[in-house]
Amino acid sequence: MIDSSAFERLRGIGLTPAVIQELVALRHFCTEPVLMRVTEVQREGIRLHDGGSEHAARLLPALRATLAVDGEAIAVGDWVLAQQNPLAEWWAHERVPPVNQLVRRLHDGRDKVTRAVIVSNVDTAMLVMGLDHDFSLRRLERFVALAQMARVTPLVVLTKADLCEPTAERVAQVQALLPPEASVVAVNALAADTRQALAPWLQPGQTLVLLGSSGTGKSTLTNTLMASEVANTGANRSGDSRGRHTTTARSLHATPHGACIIDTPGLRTLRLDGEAGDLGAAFSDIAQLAGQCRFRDCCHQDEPGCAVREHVPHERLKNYNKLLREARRDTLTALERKVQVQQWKARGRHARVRAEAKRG
Ligand SMILES: Nc1nc2c(ncn2[C@@H]2O[C@H](COP(=O)(O)OP(=O)(O)OP(=O)(O)O)[C@@H](O)[C@H]2O)c(=O)[nH]1
Ligand SMILES: [Mg+2]
Ligand SMILES: [Zn+2]
Repeated sequence: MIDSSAFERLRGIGLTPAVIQELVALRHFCTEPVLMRVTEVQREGIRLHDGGSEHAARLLPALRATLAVDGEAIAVGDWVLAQQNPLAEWWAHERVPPVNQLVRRLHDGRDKVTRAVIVSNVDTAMLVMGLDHDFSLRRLERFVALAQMARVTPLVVLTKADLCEPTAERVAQVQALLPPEASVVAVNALAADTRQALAPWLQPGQTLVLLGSSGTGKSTLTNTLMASEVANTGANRSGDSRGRHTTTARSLHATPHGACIIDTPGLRTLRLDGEAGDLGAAFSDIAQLAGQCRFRDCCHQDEPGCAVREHVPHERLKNYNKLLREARRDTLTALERKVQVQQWKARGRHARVRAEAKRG
């Protein structure tokens, strides 16, 4: 289904050998499947890129239903097998299982927790943070954990370097939160030379997602890396320089250099999706040191001989504990929900049995 010319074409929109492996393992249900990438997800339809051009398309209801059963939904960055019907309309028939997904939890404030995929199949999570009022190590820590829980390498891009000095101290503070292989770069998102500064991450076939709070310059960076105005940007509020949530939907763009970038709306809140154990992967320094605590079940609170408290900065440990509490609370409510659903089902069964007994 994919010859070398097709591969070259699709590489421009981020096709990787890992995706092809997933594709090969897939059983094909449609007769003339075309491999395309999801560049936008709208209320009714989706937009697909075939490496040459974009098409409006829709999801086959059967595909939507199968995904929903697994608590899944189609996301920007997904690869799908699509086919045109006799009316020349494109329909996505199947989704190639994603190589990775950045996922968060949405919470209705009471007890309902849902899993929401932000994007699929990315190589780098570009964590965009302003050097202005936006600068927050604790928020960044959350975004780093989001990337690491998906086994995606983070890259921190500090914007507004033309307005606020990217001091060596701040850069070192950021670097200290990152795994050794991850980098931090300070840029002026509006300047053309930012393309060179980020070139190492923009190799052909790479997919990057831009994440961060509103007003940090994700869309500005998108335009600079695309060398054209593809995304709307908006001036921040004058009082506190916070963003105005200008971008409202995720969108994937193929850059002239061959990498793909996904612009996203600023996240108001970010709740991580995962069990306590997944967090350990993101805070590997804590996990490693825990082995050296005097007590095996040390909670790193006030136990004597705690290696974690001794070596990990207090604020980082506090943040880790907070994320851990959040993860546990959400997991608990999810379990409770399951029990609740089982009770409802049992009640429904009893009601049916009673009704049948009456009739019979
Ligand atoms: N001087 C300067 N201004 C910047 C820089 N980055 C972004 N801006 C400005 O900050 C404002 C917000 O930029 P956007 O690119 O719209 O921010 P965003 O992250 O896309 O925000 P949302 O779409 O709301 O999430 C715009 O007025 C940009 O011109 C920078 O590095 N330097
Ligand atoms: Mg934007
Ligand atoms: Zn300890």
